[in-house]
Amino acid sequence: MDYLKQFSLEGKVALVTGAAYGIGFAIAKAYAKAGAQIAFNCRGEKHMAEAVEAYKKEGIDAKGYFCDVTKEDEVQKMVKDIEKELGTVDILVNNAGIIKRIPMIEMSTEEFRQVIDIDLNAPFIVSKAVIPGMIKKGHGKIINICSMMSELGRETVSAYAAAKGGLKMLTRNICSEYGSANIQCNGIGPGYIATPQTAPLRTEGHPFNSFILSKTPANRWGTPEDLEGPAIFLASDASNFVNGHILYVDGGILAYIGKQP
Ligand code: NAP
Ligand code: GCO
Repeated sequence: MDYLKQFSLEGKVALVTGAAYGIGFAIAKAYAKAGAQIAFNCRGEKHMAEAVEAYKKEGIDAKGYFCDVTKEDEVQKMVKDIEKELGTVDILVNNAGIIKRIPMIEMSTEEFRQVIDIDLNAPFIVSKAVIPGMIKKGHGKIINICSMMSELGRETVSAYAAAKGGLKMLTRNICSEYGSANIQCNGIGPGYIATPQTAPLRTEGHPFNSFILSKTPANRWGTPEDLEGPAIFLASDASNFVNGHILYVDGGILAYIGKQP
């Protein structure tokens, strides 16, 4: 048996939300290299143009769709367009997400709701849009991008932790409800990854920088490329009996009490 074949995504259509840059872009790039046809979305013209250029530079013919994942009508239209232009979505990565770092009692309800809307409600909306096609096709892979905050809290990220904790349980519930339709729904829990989202924490001399290094056995920030292999595994036939699992790709943070000062 050609063992590597089980990791191939040849002939598959993958939708990666929020994949104009950051973690989503890295995962979409890896999927393309593994053989998948890529569909991605973002909200702004500028990011879209830059993303299409960036994919082209990698030799990837990715199809970009303007879509705010919190808007159900836009999501439904995007999925229908993908199904028309590329085919049924075989692999969905719910990657689009934001964070607001505000002490809870200073955070407005509107700000809290906005984070929940993008980080938790949107994965529900997009999954609901693609699952019928997966059921019809007889298989599907859904990968939700969770977080250390699916397991841990910290100051100023109440909305984000609530959303990512909820996303962990949404992952397990999709597994429970649609596993019999041969849909595997798993999560990836990245540790601290160097992307625009964490750029404010990585500025020169920022105390958080040394803090994270002291909490990470690998003693480094992760890179989006660290997520490529785990993401391919969860999107491929190699994980057909893995379901409802959150795969933490964190350099060991969750296993480690932290370096003695
Ligand atoms: P990022 O660099 O800020 O990228 C976020 C992406 O989400 C952007 O492409 C953004 O596109 C898109 N997005 C945000 N809101 C959207 C909406 N309403 N509709 C459509 N697209 C939307 O973040 P990242 O670090 O790559 O993180 C990606 C995912 O990984 C997030 O879910 C994040 O919570 C999670 N994560 C990140 C880390 C980390 O350390 N970086 C660790 C664990 C988990 P626009 O240009 O339209 O804003
Ligand atoms: C923060 C960071 C984290 C990372 C990630 C960790 O402010 O604590 O942004 O939340 O984004 O989610 O897994």
